[in-house]
Amino acid sequence: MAAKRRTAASPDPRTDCSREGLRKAVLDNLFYATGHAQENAARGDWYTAVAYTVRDRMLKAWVQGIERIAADGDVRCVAYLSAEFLIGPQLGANMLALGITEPMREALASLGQDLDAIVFHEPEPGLGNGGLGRLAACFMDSLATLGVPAIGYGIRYEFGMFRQAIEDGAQVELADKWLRRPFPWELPRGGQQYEVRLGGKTHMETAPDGTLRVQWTPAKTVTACAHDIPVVGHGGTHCNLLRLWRAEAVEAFDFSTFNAGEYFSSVHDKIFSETITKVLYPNDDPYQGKQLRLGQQYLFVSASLQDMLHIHHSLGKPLETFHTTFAIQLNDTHPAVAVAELMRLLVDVHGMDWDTAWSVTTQTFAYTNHTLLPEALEKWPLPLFAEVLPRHLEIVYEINRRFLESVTAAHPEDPDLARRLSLIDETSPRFVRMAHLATVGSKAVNGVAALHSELLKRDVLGDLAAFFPEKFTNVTNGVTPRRWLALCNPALAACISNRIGTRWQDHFEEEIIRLEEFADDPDFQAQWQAAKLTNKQRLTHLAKTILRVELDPAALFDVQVKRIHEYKRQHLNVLRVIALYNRLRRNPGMDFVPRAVIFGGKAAPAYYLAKQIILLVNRVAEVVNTDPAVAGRLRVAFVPNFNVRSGQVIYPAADLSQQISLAGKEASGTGNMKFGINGAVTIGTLDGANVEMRACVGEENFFLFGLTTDEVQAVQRAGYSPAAHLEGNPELAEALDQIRSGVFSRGDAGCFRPLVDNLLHRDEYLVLADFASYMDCQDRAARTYADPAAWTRMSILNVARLGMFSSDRSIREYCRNIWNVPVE
Ligand code: GP0
Repeated sequence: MAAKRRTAASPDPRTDCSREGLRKAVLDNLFYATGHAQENAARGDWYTAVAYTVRDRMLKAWVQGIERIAADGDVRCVAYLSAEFLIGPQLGANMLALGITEPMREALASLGQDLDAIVFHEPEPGLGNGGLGRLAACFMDSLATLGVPAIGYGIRYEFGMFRQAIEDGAQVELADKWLRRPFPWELPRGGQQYEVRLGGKTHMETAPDGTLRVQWTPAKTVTACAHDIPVVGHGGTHCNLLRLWRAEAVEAFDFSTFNAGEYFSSVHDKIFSETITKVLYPNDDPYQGKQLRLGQQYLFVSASLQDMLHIHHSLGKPLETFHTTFAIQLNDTHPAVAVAELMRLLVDVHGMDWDTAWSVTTQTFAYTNHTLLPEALEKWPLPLFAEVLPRHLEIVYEINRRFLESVTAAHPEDPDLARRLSLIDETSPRFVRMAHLATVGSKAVNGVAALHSELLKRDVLGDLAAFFPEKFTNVTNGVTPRRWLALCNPALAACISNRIGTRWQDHFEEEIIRLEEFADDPDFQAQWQAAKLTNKQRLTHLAKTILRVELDPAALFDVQVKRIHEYKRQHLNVLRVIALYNRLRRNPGMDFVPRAVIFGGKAAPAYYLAKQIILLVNRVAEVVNTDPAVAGRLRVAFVPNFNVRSGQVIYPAADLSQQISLAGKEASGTGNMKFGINGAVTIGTLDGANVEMRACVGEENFFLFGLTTDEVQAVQRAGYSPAAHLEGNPELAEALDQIRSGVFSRGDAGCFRPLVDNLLHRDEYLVLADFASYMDCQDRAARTYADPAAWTRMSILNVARLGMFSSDRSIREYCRNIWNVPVE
């Protein structure tokens, strides 16, 4: 009792979440962590002080979370292996999870500081390219919210995704120095360091017990050092771990060379080691077969598996039960070398027999595929693989020998099957097929949307699916409603909570449907519209300050933000803008629903056509935005450096979400879900998760256009000729002609030649074939928008009916169907 009274009288200054307690703690951290008095503190210092204050309040749950993983061998821990975790800014999300946003806002106000400005100041850890890395971050949020013990294992890139600047309309890449100031959310873990070997040779050796074992003499050894970031679940009670690896030289200096006067080469070696985790490869779907990339993949995989074996060992459990301690998910094939590495650790290092090791391995792993583009499937040239991972190549060969033996035994009638299923692509040059390795080594393989999983089984991994039908399954992607609604859209969140309470934040599917009954309620509609207007004003302000483009918040905000790819068809969108522009020019007095067309997204630095598309958007904007005939009714803006932070401003402001990839190309899409739960209506094709979204919201609440997957395949089989689509479509012909003749390149007729020629002669993604249907659909959308009550009803119903696209639902499915982990 006495102790209790004492706590009540003087709460722990590190955990006190009252307004006064937070105020004191911020001042304390400002002084002791940044070394600044209040009067001299800059915004960055305030940020650091607030971040430490929030972090202190997470540490108890954080330490408990780690203890739970390290002490409770009965609950299987999920290990999510991903080369990318696009976690985004942390401060706002962590305050939301702890429920301290409002007291912190008040505490700071009493110190003359604005919380929103401080939150906006945080540099974003851009440790991912796009959808795949962001999905991993949403999944970590859901795992923590659902109280499932999990560790996300990845790479701590010193330079994350490049910062995109637009100079004279073109993309310029700048280095992302997100670690310029110390990142307050990570704790370097001196105790968690592992040696990772690279290159060299193998030979046989007789072990002390007389058995033969393979010895690997590496050319290099580097140290992987753990940096932990807490992932706190909604409510703040459960905390998981993101463990990111940084490469370091084993010895900072090789003293023997140093003493011999070779100072330069000894430092050089250190630099080589640290290069491994220096920079994120900025390619989205199409992979790049670079040696350093394989080194990155192997470094984080090997360190993560050593770490898991260490945890498993410390639980006192026998090695044969490793799969009862961990369920390892391979996020795409980037970590697929883990299959060979676990075999190596079990067989070569721990002396387990091959069959037992293989049984443990195949009960441990599961693999998620994220693409239907054949050129995006990772395959490593054999010589490169052999040079970096000589022992792993031998292991891959042995896995393959046994696997193909079983293939031939099961299907003697199909002698070609072994060639198609082999882990080795025998064309010259020869390759290791990472998707095959991941599939053979896993218990389950899943696609990320219903259509995607079907097409995987039918086409991309068809032979493997026929051989292992029981392995293949689907888990449709989802996004976290915490970051992607509660945090990024306070206006709409308040509007929703006023009607149905706040339980939707962690029971989204169950609760959000309750909005349905208010879809036609005039009061609710008015509040809904007011929230949307607030968000459009916020984006208008952003566009004005960074782009000097004037948007009209009353216009239809029509948005396409995502990586720039031909298959995602931003150029289809631009052609449509040009056609609208021509209509307005020709007939300035026409009835026209004002539109703000907003683009954003990065192009891979070496992807020439994607960069042409960015330039084209900016050139079209230049012409359209300044033409008096348009009179502001059509505005085009390209928001530079699209990332998590700007996404949090853009998604909530959208009326219309552009999801216009060619059917059969987008695995799932996740931006489509973020737009949808923020009240945007989708215009889209039957691709990826659009199909399921449309089924949920109802076809009358979705603007559908374009060829279906089967129609696309039929067109391509019959021999597609893009130019044929110009004949019946003068608007399309005119738009292409204008691009070609220099109307949008200040008279330079050659400027967009590669892009136009590609569309006229190849058009792999059927832009011209879908144009007419897209234009019609856009007209329908504009007509509907002109009726605010009808549009608002659609918007409300979209949010209400998209409950299943919460990543909480995805994670529950992984737990039940793949990981066999209990979940509430
Ligand atoms: C897929 F193969 N995706 C890849 C890749 O290398 N990078 C990547 O971001 C994306 C898909 O394109 C997606 O359709 C999908 O939803 C996402 O992975 C997560 O599954 C884009 O949203």
